Amino acid sequence: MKKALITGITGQDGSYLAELLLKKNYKVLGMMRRSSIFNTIRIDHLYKSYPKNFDTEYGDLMDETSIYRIINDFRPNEIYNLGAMSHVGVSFKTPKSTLTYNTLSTFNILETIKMIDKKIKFYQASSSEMFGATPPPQNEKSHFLPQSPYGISKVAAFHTTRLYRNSQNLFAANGILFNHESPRRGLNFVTRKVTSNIPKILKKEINEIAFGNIDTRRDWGFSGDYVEAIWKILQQKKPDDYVIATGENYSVKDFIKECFKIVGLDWKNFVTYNNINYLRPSEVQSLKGNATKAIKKLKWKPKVKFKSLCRMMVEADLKEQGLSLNEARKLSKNVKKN
Ligand code: NAP
Ligand code: G4F
Repeated sequence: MKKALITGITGQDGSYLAELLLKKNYKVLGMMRRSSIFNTIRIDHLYKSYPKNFDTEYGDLMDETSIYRIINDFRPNEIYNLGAMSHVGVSFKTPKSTLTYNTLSTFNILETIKMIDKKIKFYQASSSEMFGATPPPQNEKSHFLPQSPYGISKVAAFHTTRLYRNSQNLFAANGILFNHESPRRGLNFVTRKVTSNIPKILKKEINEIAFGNIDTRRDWGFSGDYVEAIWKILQQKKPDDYVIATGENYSVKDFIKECFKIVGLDWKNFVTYNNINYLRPSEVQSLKGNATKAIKKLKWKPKVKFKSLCRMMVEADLKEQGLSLNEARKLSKNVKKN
């Protein structure tokens, strides 16, 4: 039985990846940090469904003794490093801690692997945000021109992973993942901000949503599809770096428009702008990935595209707030414009 350690287990991707590995009969240990309230909502079902094969352990990516203890005790075959301060906008407000967490964490784990067992395979959650100002389409050969402290931190962690692969002969690989979303996406990322607030508009709890720049374009896929690629990256004969993307991009405005259309509302009546809170000091204008290498070598391809993703997320948030799509469409007839 293979054993996998996942950092960032309480996050969106951690939960989908754990589900995938458990279905493949892995034993999975998730590392999580202590928080003042329980934040295991995305993984609670896994403790119940896989009592023998799934567990979590307290640790912190900044505390290398905790990393050493967990890896030494658990002896995983594979480590998936998904833990990070992952919000680009917030990284402008907390640049030092973002850089510290997102780069030192990778060093801490790779150094530990080097000391304990060089056969442990390592996956680093790299990001399309690293391409920054480089125009699309972006692939593995595109320049990194990061536009945020988050982007800079991920470039450093990317190169750290390559360095340990080349200099220490470790199986250390990067997945350069473009934006991926799901009903489990954090509420302060733009897609989930849209889909979680639409039911509130329908129930007249709020009458508008404020955004920053809605002309930026992103290549949005589904997290459930992307964790398949993550797993495949560690199953290759040789460690390498792969772009994971759908190859299509849409503006934030397109996303808003499509989601409001699903419930029968005109987006223009409910959108306002708050440049102080949501406009970023510098922006990544357009991301569109070329995943030809992954499609060919990993034999991976995304199943969920833009419109299905919008529908999946809207329906999930309606359900979470007690509404069916039919009920939502009826309510939309009585919601007045702003
Ligand atoms: P997420 O939902 O924000 O989850 C991040 C996880 O990291 C959470 O479990 C968080 O724990 C944990 N974490 C943060 N700092 C930590 C620390 N010091 N010690 C231990 N754990 C810590 O992010 P995601 O969307 O699942 O993304 C997973 C990874 O992929 C991240 O590294 C992200 O940067 C990267 N990535 C994401 C995307 C995307 O579009 N989703 C694209 C490219 C790359 P708490 O619950 O305690 O906060
Ligand atoms: O949803 P976002 O916050 O995602 P962003 O910045 O693209 O970052 C995500 O994808 C990266 C991969 O490229 C990951 F590495 C990273 O961890 C994260 O998962 O913002 C998307 C776009 C941006 O251009 C942002 O400026 O939406 C724009 N936006 C406009 N109004 C907003 C808002 N973003 C947020 N979060 N909130 C707004 O009100």
